Amino acid sequence: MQRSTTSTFALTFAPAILFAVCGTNHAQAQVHPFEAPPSFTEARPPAGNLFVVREATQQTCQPQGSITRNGSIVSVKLNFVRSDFNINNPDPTDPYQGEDPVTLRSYGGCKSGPTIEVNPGNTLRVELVNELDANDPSCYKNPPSGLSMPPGVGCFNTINLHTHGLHVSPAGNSDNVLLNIAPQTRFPYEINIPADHPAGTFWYHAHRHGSTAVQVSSGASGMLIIRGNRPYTPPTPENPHPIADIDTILHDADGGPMREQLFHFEQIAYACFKNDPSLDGGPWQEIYTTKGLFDIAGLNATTPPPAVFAPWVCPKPTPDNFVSRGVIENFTLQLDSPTIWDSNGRFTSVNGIVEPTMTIAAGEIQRWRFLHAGIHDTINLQIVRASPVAGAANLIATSALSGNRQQQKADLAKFCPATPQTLIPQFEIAADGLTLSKIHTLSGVSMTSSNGSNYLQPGYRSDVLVVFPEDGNYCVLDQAAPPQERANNGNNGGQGPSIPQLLAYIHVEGGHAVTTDLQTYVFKALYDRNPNLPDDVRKGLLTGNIAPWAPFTDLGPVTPGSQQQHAHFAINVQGNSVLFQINGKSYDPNVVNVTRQVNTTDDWLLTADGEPHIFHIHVNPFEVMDVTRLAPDGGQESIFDQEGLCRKDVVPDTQGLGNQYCDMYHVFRDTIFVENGYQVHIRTHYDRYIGEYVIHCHILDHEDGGMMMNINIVPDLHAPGGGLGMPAMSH
Ligand SMILES: [Cu+2]
Repeated sequence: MQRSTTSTFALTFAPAILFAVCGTNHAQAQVHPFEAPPSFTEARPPAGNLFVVREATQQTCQPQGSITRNGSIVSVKLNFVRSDFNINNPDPTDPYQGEDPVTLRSYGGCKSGPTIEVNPGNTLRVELVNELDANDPSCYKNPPSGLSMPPGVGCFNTINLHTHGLHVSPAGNSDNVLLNIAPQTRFPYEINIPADHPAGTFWYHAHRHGSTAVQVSSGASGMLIIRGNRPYTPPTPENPHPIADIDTILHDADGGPMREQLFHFEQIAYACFKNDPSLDGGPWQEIYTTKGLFDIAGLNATTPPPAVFAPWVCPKPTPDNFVSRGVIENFTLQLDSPTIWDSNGRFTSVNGIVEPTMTIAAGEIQRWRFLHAGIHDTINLQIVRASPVAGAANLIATSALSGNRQQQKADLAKFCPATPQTLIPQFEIAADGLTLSKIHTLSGVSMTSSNGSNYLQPGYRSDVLVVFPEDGNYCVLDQAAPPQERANNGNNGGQGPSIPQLLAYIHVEGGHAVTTDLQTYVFKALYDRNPNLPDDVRKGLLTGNIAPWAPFTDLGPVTPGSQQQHAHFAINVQGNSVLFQINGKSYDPNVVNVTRQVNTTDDWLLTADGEPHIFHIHVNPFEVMDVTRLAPDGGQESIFDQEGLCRKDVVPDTQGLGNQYCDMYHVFRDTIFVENGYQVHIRTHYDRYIGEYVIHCHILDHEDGGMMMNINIVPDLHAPGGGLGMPAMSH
């Protein structure tokens, strides 16, 4: 199955150069070719390394660190650094003419962390090297007043590593987010990925409580892909559900591995500060905006409406005017406001690039792996056919799209209109890395219809198959979810304006036009390209049945005697304090909030007050059993009908509050949106691993603020000390 990793690169990416803008017309944005996230250089795919199918793409940033493979041992050196680079800014009024200089913290020193690829059964050894400055004002007992941090937030130079979605031990030096890796120290993680681990799209990110939001929103995350080559084998009485990997049935038209693209979405909220050395109280106090300086007084101002909620800018420094590079150093000003991402003008980037252009051939089916690594705002992903722009091969290289994110809204509606005629379906094969039982066709009939979009909340992953029917240009849009369906909070959902954004631009050229229905085309291709499967299994592909490759189908009943667990998210006000809480408690690292027994199964009820939050649990995925909401009779009613589809009388297309749950009936995930006004019912099995780990809101500034709790999995709930032996060995 191995195939050259470079042969098609030139063909695939070179045409983008043709669109580059000549001259310096500031009304037009530069075209940036799509790049994969950075990766470490490996001399050659080592023997036993599976399915290396992504082409080497041009890589403008070489990450600091290394990867070596020795049998099943994968050794990664990962340097956590604060480094200088540029982020492209399509706003033509940008003083830096499209390349804002930034200084940000990340794994490896690039705009996103290096992609790490492993196989089931690998031991992943990560030597995490914290090169950040030991002199960390955000970690002082009395930080400079300009930083104005809520309790518990700070120590932005202290780090750790979380392998999000992996089913591995949470203890010791494995996926243990309770560790603090101090600046100028290093730490050896050893993560044993079991041989029966599902293949899929996972990720790693910073998770040290108090600095998580600052670091992740700076780009401290990367893709962690598990590739599997376990082929379909028929079930037997001894092995009723054999492990098989979806990777083994995704072929291109020539029988080689299907080409894939990684989309690492980030929402990097960098700002340029007026770093006047004469300022009392530290440097990170005043942000440059289009309407003057934004500071804590402005944030707290109520009347008149703060003009400071204006797009941020990075003026060029002059001898009389101190301007910092773009940084994320002030938690309160940059992250801790429900509308700040709406107003700051920053763009969601793809692998560190804003609005990149990709070129692919018509009729080619690709696997796209989406990762929402932002911390705040919902991405409502749609793919639409762009309206032709006279004489232009690329919308970006014209003045058709102009201005900052807010100003591009009208242009997008005009040039990337989402209508039943223009929407391109996405065929979702995996959610949160886990292969689905059935391919979900996100057919995009309308913006709010139950299967119209691919809602990505912070922390989510989605793997989709895509195909473009004919030559032309296409927009990958964040269609800006209706306020009720957004994580960027406020009463009853979002309170900021809905601002669509172009995420990526797709130029389709060559190949073969598809004249049939795209779903039929994709399902038929899966069928045609897998002639060696047993007939009945192969025929299932014609209807999108991929259950033989799904790692989980049904958790079965809860353990007798288990009690339903509850996670209730709310922001509570107590006196002058705003408290981010689960079940009425802010995070206390010294308290175990929930103790459960290994190898048992519980039901959990997830609810949110006032505004939505995002539930994430480490180590074990969960099964979505039901989603309910208040019925007219005062009880709860399911949004699903008997087939697991959304009930139109409960979730109508036109209103759509619960639309994003419509494809989740009995789906396995590790992260889920908890819409206020809804109840999310999940079931989870504490499989195999004991130890202490966390449950938290994946709006990461909420997590830092206290919306997290500890769960401890013990050998035996009824034994002294939970079965952990000597009392002193328990927590
Ligand atoms: Cu939250």
